[in-house]
Amino acid sequence: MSTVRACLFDLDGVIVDTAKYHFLAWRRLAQELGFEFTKEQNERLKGVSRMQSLEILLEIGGKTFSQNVKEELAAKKNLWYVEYITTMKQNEILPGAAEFLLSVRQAGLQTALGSASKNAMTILHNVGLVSYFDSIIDGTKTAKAKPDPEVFLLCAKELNVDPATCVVFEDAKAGIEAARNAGMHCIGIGTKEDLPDADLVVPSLASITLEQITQLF
Ligand code: B16
Ligand code: MG
Repeated sequence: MSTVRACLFDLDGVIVDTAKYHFLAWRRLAQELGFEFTKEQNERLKGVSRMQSLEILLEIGGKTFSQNVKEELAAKKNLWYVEYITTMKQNEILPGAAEFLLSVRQAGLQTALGSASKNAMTILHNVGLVSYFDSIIDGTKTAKAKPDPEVFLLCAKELNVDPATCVVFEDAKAGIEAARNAGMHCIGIGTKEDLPDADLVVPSLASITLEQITQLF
């Protein structure tokens, strides 16, 4: 029987709440294009890659553009987003995240970040968490978006562990699916209603213990 060797963490929604900054930037773009974009609609963009997020936004606004223009729009949104995240500080780390990362390592397990974001390094630097991870796999290192298992399989590869010994922490449905596709255990951060396919769902990393994780194996 296998045992837990590594914990893999999604970034947005698990370690920090960057969804609010993504929302501000996408809403600014929508307004510039002449339509409204709500917080509820923003839920559809969580865990989704930048270009896929743009496709969803344009579908909401009923707009179509050429590939070139779409790339310009995504780049513009990203400039605004990067501007918003430059002021992020340690106090934006979600409850229990830093403490949990430390306790995982103290127990002799490895940690990795598995995020779709191309801005993950900037965010981790700003909140002071770079050194908490043994491996960091982000949107700059992957070709396929979640629910493809690529990001989590790359984490396991870099940590030199069997995927079956990894536990993924995810807040998005596509991320839970990616963990499943990688043959990993997964813990949902959110509600059972939103994440029915997770092995276990908790509201935040403040409410999970290492014992609960070992019991999954
Ligand atoms: P960027 P995660 C995801 O982060 C966000 O949830 C999603 O809203 C965003 O579109 C995606 O990263 C790409 O981010 O535009 O910074 O490359 O949840 O996978 O950590
Ligand atoms: Mg997420």
